[in-house]
Amino acid sequence: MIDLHHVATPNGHKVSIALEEMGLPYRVIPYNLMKGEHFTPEFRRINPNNKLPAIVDHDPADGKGPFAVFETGAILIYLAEKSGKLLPTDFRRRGLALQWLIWQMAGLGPMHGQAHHFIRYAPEGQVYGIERYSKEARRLLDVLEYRLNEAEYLAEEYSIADIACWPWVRATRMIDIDIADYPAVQKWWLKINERPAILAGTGSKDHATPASYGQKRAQLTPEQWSNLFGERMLAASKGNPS
Ligand SMILES: N[C@@H](CCC(=O)N[C@@H](CS)C(=O)NCC(=O)O)C(=O)O
Repeated sequence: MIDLHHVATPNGHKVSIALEEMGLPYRVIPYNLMKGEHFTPEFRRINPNNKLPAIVDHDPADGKGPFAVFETGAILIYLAEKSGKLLPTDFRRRGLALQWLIWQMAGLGPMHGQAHHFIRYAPEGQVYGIERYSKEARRLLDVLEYRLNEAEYLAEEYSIADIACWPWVRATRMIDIDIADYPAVQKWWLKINERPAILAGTGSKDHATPASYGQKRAQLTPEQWSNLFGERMLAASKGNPS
């Protein structure tokens, strides 16, 4: 059994979709980030970086007791190796899957994440931050568009690289990007959206418009701000969230 320490965000959905695709038994342990529920000593022993998601495998390959994995790229590789699924064995396809997975972890995720921050959470009027990260978000979608014009899937076959990118492409509606501007990406996204693991892993089959995805500009209380971006977040990394 695998414990999935989970939040229903693009990073959380990478892992829930992968677990569904791979047919690995898991139980969900949900967290409310706004309440700072991840700032416990128990969770810090699972993920010293204090972020979600993370997993604990109670039946790891070495048989030496529970094993925790954090960082979604590492989790996806771990699960693919455990299940023998969705990381190609062919030399070139495996190399492609790892490249695109790391591209997502180092580029698409963090840059789109910053665009979300400046558009949805930062105090209004942050023109430079919005422009900088919106441009980079679009540039990365151009890269994805280029790749998906030459290949059906990022590693030629469906893999953990596609799973890593898919939830972040879904979230572009929240940063004022219309995925229809990227036809190859849109085609790829819609095809993956039909997979049963998407519905099972995200809880909703979602072709929705931005309005139905949730409120665009988040209104945080001072306590929620502190947990997500402020003093309590900082104190947690020193092991003292109070
Ligand atoms: N690079 C990390 C990113 C994880 C991450 O930023 N998770 C967010 C939720 S999607 C989080 O835990 N935010 C709460 C916080 O920063 O305190 C990964 O891929 O696992």
